[in-house]
Amino acid sequence: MASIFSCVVRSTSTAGISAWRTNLSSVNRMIHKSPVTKANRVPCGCRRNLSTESPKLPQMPPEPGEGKSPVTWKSVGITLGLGGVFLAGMVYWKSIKDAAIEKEKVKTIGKASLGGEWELVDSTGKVRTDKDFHGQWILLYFGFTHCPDVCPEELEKIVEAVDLIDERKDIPNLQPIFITVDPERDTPKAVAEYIAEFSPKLIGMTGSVAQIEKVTRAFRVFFSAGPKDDDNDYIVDHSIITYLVGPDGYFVNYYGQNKKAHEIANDVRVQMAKFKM
Ligand SMILES: [Cu+2]
Repeated sequence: MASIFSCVVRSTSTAGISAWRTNLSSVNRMIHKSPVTKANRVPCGCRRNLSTESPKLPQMPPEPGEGKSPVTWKSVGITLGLGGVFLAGMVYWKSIKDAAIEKEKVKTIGKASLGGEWELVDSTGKVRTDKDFHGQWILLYFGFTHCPDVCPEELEKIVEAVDLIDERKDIPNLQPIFITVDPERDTPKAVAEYIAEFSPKLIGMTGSVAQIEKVTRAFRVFFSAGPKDDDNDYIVDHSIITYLVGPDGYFVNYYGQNKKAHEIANDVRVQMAKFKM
């Protein structure tokens, strides 16, 4: 039993020593191999009381991420993200701008079909054509001299808008033109007397029935003479539209009866600014 016990004890103590050595060796290996890091570093707490110099700390190996460039994946990601948003904004803005240009092109093509060539007689009896006015901005109105109220009101408004434009020296002048839709009664003399009531700037036009029909067709103006009364007087139904004609002789914009003089003038200024021959 003793030998058995002694064997067990010896055996146990040999194994224990062996295990202890192994453990010690492992601990030693761990101590020697472990790098000195901030985590396992023990500050000494020493101070140089007699010196004003800052204590020089021992150079430590850089930690992961320490001493690296300030450009990180995160900052690259944010920059790319912001750049992407900016680019998307630019693309969106350009698409809106392109759509507006395309819309404007379509409108311009549609507008170009109004206006064109015409030949009439002015209030002095002189033959005038559309070409005489090329290079000028025109505010054009169709009416008749016997019109009781609408035509006088519209012509007053047109003259007011023209004066507002003409007082500006940085933009071209505007030429107001009145064309009658009642050539039967509106002779050059009748037109001359009529336009004199509004402004010396106003040019009045009449012509043969065929000439008036041609110019009203060009601007798609509707007119229709009503029945004559006992005094041979009659009313002519007609479109109440003022046309802005560009220096190329073609329609640029129109203004209905509801537009005020300053609104017309403001729009004319805008149209002049964006006009391209
Ligand atoms: Cu009228």
